[in-house]
Amino acid sequence: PSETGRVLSIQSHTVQGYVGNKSAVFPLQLLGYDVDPINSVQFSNHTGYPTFKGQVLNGQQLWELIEGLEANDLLYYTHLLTGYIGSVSFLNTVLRVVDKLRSVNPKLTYVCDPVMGDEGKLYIPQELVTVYREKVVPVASMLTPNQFEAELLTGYRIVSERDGREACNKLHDAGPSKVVITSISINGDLRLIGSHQKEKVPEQFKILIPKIPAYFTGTGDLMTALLLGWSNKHPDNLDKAAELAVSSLQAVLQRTVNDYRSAEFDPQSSSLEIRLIQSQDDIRNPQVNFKAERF
Ligand code: ATP
Ligand code: PXL
Repeated sequence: PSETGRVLSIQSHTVQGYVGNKSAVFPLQLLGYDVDPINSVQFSNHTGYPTFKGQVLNGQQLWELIEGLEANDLLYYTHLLTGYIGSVSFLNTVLRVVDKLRSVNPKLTYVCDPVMGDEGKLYIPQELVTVYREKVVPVASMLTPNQFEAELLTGYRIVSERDGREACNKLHDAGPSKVVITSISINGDLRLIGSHQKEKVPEQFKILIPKIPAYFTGTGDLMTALLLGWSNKHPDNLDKAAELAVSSLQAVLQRTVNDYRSAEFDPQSSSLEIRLIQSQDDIRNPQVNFKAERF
């Protein structure tokens, strides 16, 4: 059936907590997708905790898994999803994976979250920025940068909605027909800017998101997974897909802060693990409380 698909998701795995694949696989399954996860790392917990332990997959090991799938004719995917990638060799191998999957399914949709940093801080090696800009963006179908990542990829400063829309235009020119800047912070609140280039002039919209006074981890990964899930079900309505994704995500975050509050935990003191499993109804069937406004 055309409204679902088979997703290869190359992301982090944490034993405890919800980032990377732990944050993306369950929601996509709830939305009806077959999801095949490749764990780019296996860590005890996310890196925001005081310490972490674990293993990192290298580019060659990633390629071995692809070869194993290929040898059994198991490389047909409708979607490739990637998130945080920590090294140039791994990112270059991901580029080979894109080519390989497109040789099997030329219509493969590559949804790329170009995870590089946030709030002016880079959490990957500098050389990766160039690889994302020059090689990854051109082959991505949908891109979901945050404000800082959109700035790194375009060279623009983004402080207004207008800047965000121009950054989307520049990214469209480089490759992806769908771009969602997942949040721009303006006067303390957040807005998502979405842009879908169909023919000439991109259709652009915004969604206002009141900022919840807490820090979460894994929200970007969940957001990109939800955008993949819903934009595939509404291929010509990126605004509708984004409304559904934002509404689900905000329900998850609201439940998360409420639960931590009732546990008498200060939500501003450290990053909160999202209440993903408890929010399954909000993922399967979101109530659309956040509306997109067309520009
Ligand atoms: P990336 O994975 O690309 O690095 P990110 O995690 O930095 O992205 P953000 O744009 O910061 O992504 O957040 C993703 C989504 O999470 C936003 O669209 C927003 O809806 C939601 N979000 C995150 N933190 C908050 C918050 N404190 N209050 C309200 N919404 C939030
Ligand atoms: O996108 C979040 C993320 C992904 N992978 C690992 C992380 C984090 C956030 O802390 O630690 C390993």
